[in-house]
Amino acid sequence: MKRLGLLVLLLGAIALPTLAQNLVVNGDFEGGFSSIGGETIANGWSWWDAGTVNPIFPGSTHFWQVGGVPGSAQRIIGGQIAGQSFRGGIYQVVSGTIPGLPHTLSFDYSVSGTTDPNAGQERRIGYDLSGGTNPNSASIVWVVLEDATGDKPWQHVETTIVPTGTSVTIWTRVGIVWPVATTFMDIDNVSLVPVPEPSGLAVLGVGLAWLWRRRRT
Ligand SMILES: [Ca+2]
Repeated sequence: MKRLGLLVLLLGAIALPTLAQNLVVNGDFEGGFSSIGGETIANGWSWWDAGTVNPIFPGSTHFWQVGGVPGSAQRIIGGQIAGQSFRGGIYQVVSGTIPGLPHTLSFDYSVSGTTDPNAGQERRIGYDLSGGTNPNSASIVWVVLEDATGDKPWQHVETTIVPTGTSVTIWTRVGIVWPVATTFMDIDNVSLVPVPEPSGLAVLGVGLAWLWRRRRT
């Protein structure tokens, strides 16, 4: 019984991360969109809009539902629509992260916009380990920085992050100060999944070897 108990304990230690699912709600944007103040925002996601960032070109951020890879995706427009300047994006406070355990953050995105570095264009995707809701927080780490790289078709990004708490905020930021060109970013397939802990698997291996040896003696 003691050995069975140990085995159950060892299996339990790796079962949680092994069976873990995507923690992001509606990360593939197939869970529907809602119309909020004339803008179309994916369900499960919040939005922020800093409004006009250049008084010469008053404007606000726009949000659309567009084609994704596959299905639907969220488009964030922070560029020239009748010569507007603005800054905004969508974000989600993702709960259920396991502190200290590596998590795989992955997503797809595409961008369109100017290559002029003087346009004040911002096209970014990142995360905040503090789980905060401030789009200007210094604790946001930008994984994608496409501020002056022009047009790009769909790109896949995968990186490993280690949460320090039980929530992580996924951020997008799209904007422009001088509306010299259309600026937008599409995002799809956002995923945050705990990685099975290698040390946990090693412990299981050692435990099974110990059990095997015990059975044979
Ligand atoms: Ca999709």
